[in-house]
Amino acid sequence: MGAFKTPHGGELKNLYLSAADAAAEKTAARDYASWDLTERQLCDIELLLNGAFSPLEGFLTEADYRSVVDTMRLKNGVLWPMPITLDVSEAFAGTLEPGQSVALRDLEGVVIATLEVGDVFRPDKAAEASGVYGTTDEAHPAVHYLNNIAHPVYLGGRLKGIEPPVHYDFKHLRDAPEEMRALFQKLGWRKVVAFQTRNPMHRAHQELSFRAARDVEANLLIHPVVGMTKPGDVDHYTRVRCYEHVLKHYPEQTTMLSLLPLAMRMGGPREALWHAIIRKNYGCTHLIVGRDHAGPGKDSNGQDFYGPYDAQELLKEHEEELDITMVPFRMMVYAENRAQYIVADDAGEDDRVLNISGTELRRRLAEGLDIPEWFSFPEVVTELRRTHPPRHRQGFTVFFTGLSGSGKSTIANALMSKLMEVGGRNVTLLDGDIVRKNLSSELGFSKEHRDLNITRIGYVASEITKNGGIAICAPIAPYAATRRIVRETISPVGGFVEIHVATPLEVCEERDRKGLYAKARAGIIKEFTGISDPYEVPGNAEMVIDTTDITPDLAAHRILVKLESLGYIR
Ligand code: PPS
Repeated sequence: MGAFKTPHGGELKNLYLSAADAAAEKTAARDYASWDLTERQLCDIELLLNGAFSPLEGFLTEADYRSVVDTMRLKNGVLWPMPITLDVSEAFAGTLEPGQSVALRDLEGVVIATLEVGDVFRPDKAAEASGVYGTTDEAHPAVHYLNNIAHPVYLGGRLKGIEPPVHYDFKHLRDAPEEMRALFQKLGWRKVVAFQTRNPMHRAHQELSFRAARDVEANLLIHPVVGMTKPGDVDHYTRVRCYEHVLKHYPEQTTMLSLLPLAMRMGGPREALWHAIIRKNYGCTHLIVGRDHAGPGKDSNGQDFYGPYDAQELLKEHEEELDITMVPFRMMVYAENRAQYIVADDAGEDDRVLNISGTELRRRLAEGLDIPEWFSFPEVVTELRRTHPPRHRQGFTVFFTGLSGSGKSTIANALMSKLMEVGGRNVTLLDGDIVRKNLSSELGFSKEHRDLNITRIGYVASEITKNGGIAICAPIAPYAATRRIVRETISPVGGFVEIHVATPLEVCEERDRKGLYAKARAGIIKEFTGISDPYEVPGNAEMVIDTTDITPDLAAHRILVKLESLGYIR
């Protein structure tokens, strides 16, 4: 195998045009139909263009796509397990003819490549899901993506690369396959084991990756995915800072770190094969594959999608054909009595074995509890604590919802004063009336306008929360689906506490502080919540308060106690 041969025996495909041709194509592309690449497509196109997906020369045509879904092979028989497709909208596809060229642009409108349209086809998504992922269950992130996010029509065809997608972060750690191979050659690294990861690395990972490399007498490439991983994963900025710390713990000159802008599908066994092909293209000779490699989590019935060793077995079957060796990842545990890591299978009856699960680690971070040195390097823990502070140092949103006159604004004001008395964070009140005077002054009370109003409130609250402040929102927010979107926007960046102010309609109407209920009954005000417009009662609020018989002061006090019990204040 020559230095630049791919596992398929061909040359590494670099799809970029020469500088002169790229300039000419860029000018020509002004007249082409134009498609704005999605985040996933941007990841795919980067690896298509730089040869990481060799031998592909573009997005799969229908014949190759069907063949990959059904047989894991391209039409010409080459092993390729993952459909790399360009999904576009019906409307856009309707304007295209085979043979035409399309300009593919990044989020800022820069032309990354042009596509010579080979064919325009409508995939059978259920067949794709079952064929590739072995399931149609939307609990699988890739099936959810396929059914709910991917567009309905695919374009196949060859790519002409104009310029690589730009990255402003960690430039010193980004290498194309050709660069990586040249570096290995320069350093005399003849055998290289790749370690794939989408999680922060702790001592056990350092131990197992180092041992794997030592066992096969190879150098080690830590090759983490920084494109798209599983929703809920630690962001790549934090992870890369952690990897940089871990790197210092390997013997000098043995190990290298480089980032892979891959969009993972969490496709288990097929994904393991795909990872191996990619690593081979980067010049690696071995790939470490663990238990449940690229696992998607549990299905809707709480069962694993794949067997724990399916990925290892499938790769083992094909490693010769791919000319890359699978190194099974051995589970490491800390033996307290020996003060060292050992392979879990080697633990004897007398060994006091310690382990901290991912869930336990997240709990300890959220509560600011001790994370022992035997588990992780102190510099890594410090990095994780910087981006995952304990709850009492995170921002949070208190989101009131309830009928007009239920007492939302009054309690919100009382709560704001109490939180300011506690101090430590800035507090912003996004009261229904205030928002409608400022942010949403042009909106009325149709469903569409109410949803827009709540989405805006959610966006502002998420920014406040992300930056460590407290947002108190007090709109009616009558629709459950919109409240869910707000919760999902805010939860990844801090706390979200929903409070249903459940004062009954009769009480609100009797109070009628603004005289609006009387007008609504008289038909002077249309679409009035509770009278002539719906209010969907929350099913999963963190707290329910009825203000019929309690003062705003007491209600606010109860909320404060709740926030304390959740760990947001102390
Ligand atoms: S929503 O549905 O969440 O967008 O409503 P919100 O922004 O909270 O605005 C509610 C306040 O607007 C006044 N108002 C109405 N409410 C409900 N329905 C209709 N048709 C309506 N027209 C005006 C009312 O004073 C609400 O204030 P609160 O503080 O809730 O009483």
